[in-house]
Amino acid sequence: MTNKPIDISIAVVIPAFNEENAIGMVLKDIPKNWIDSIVVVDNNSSDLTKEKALQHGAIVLEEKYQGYGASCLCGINYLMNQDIIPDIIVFLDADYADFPEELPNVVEPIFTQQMDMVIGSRALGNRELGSMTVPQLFGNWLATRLVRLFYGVKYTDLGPFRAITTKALNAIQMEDKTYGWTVEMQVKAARMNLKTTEVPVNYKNRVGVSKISGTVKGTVLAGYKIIHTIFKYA
Ligand SMILES: Nc1nc2c(ncn2[C@@H]2O[C@H](COP(=O)(O)OP(=O)(O)O)[C@@H](O)[C@H]2O)c(=O)[nH]1
Ligand SMILES: [Mg+2]
Repeated sequence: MTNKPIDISIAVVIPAFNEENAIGMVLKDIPKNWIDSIVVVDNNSSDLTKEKALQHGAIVLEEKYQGYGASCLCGINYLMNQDIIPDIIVFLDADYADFPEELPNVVEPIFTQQMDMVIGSRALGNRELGSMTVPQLFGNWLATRLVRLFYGVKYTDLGPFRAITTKALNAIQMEDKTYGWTVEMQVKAARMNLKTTEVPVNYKNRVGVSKISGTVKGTVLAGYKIIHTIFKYA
């Protein structure tokens, strides 16, 4: 598939916190023939993230509540209140660790296999050395094992690069405002028996400094929140 079906509308939501050196490259590499709008949600950045995103033609929203999930929710709310509501929402990080040009691979199973949600799995793709920390790799392994045990669905990653239909997203009713965001979506999709699949995505060292997995505080808080979320909905 070289182009998306013309009657389908796709939006991209990018939560961003101090990513002035990365956001422009992320936006540049998104295949424009596949998407209808790009929403960057700036979360109190103290650098030029907002300006860079605007320069590259993105819609920029500002979320004051500090948190990855809060920013994603802000982007969703915006899109759901437009005249033309997208059929599919793609989530992508602002740090240029993902390969935005792989977006077609991530959305395609929604058309070709009628999937409700597609996770870009870094475990199935190629990871550049150092792009994921050891605690992050272990945490993802443990979290996906627990999800398998409690919910019976085999995920291999909690990767940020993912696509979901707006219909499924409405059914899921996302709540988490911080690090539990990715796993909440997967756990709820499993609970609701949504049609989900994974595609391999490649992953490289991010541009700039990590705020989550690259810090002890971020790793501990994210790990706790992820495990807590898995138990919460079980
Ligand atoms: N909105 C928002 N985004 C954040 C926050 N912390 C990190 N991010 C974004 O979430 C993505 C992943 O964060 P990152 O620091 O790369 O964490 P890592 O991938 O676990 O190392 C990047 O696009 C960040 O800009 C935050 O507090 N709020
Ligand atoms: Mg990252």
